[in-house]
Amino acid sequence: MILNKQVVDQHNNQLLDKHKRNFTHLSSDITHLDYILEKLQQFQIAIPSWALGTGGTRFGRFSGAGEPGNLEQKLEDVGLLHALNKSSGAISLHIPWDIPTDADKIKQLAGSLGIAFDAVNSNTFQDQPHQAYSYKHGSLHHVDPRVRKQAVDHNIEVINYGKSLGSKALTVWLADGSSFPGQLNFREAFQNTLASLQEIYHHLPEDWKLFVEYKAFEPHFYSTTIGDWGQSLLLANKLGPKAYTLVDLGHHLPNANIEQIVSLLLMEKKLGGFHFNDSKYADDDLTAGSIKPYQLFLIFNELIDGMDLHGMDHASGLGWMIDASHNLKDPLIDLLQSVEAIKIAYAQALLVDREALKKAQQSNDIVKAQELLQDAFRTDVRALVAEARLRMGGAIDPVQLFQENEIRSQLIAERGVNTVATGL
Ligand code: AOS
Ligand code: ZN
Ligand code: ZN
Ligand code: ZN
Repeated sequence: MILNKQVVDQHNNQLLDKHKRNFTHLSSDITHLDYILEKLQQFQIAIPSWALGTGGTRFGRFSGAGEPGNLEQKLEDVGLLHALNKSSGAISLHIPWDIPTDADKIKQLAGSLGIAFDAVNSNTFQDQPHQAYSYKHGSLHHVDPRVRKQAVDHNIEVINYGKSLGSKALTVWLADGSSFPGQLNFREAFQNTLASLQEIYHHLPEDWKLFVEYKAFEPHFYSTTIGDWGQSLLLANKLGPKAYTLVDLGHHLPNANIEQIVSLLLMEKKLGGFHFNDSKYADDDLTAGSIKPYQLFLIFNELIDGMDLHGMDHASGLGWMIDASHNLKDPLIDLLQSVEAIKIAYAQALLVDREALKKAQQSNDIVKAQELLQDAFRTDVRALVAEARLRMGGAIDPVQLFQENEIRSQLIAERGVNTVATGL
């Protein structure tokens, strides 16, 4: 056991005086303090299993040490994060990178760490050994019905793995697209994708959701068959009430107004969830909030405005997930930073005076509306987030504790130096 209560308590005692000073100062001006603390305590963000190891770029990959080598160790990593921040109580698995050979054992381990299973992901963007047909020219959109069937069957297999673990959603992200004009008949590609998704949808349990993720470009550079939220929503609407759009923050063309997309998907009751991350250029998969924290805040502002104010936890059915890739930082530290950034944005958005904002909008008071949003965004809410964490038994400063206790060195001692986590 790398992290026990004693270690966390010791860390907290060391920082308690300073924290209390900051918290008292901040909270004296907040009217609905208990409400905000409660919301922050309930909020959980799922960790992607594929982000627990070091990622790479197409130019190279610089391996980290002490990385998880199997699903059990991935769960242990998420358990560590959750013990530190009390907000990482879920994991999102990717098949076949995370096949649960003994589902009962995996479920039991997850349960003992307080971890639930968020959406399971299928993978038809890579060929697996011994697979009959290649996905070089696509999967669910493929011109050859045999390839489409193979990809559909894989998705059904993923649903079954998910069922064995208690997951309630399937995320489909397709690399299907084209890199040269003329390569693809757009309408046929879309229709093939729809027909394949209908087949998958047909195998979806009653209480499950299908998340249709979109992405503007990459790996293809001319067209992507599910390239934007319009195409995803079109599919979700045609598929039926169990199908939703999934928003990965890195999957838009430059300067897209993601908060507006989020608000309309919510209005249509078709927002399935998120892959949180941040980017400067495209699908950079950087730490959430590291480049555009104001955008993250504005997204949460729309979420609070558009959702039942009581429903922003996993029970609401929304998939709150991170999708990141780290090739420079320690993956676990990066994930702690992402969760923290997401909670900060949420806390700031909870501070917005909604009544006053409504009034400003109704009277076209642009200055007031801007002041209200920026006033909340410019509030340093870190002590608020830390207080919520402290009340749940987490660490006041998870990153500091991770570093001070040399948690990575302990993992290296356990797992070795030459480790490669499965996944991208
Ligand atoms: C790919 O760009 C997408 O973000 C997917 O969500 C993908 O399944 C994930 O990033 C793992 O590679
Ligand atoms: Zn994603
Ligand atoms: Zn992506
Ligand atoms: Zn991503």
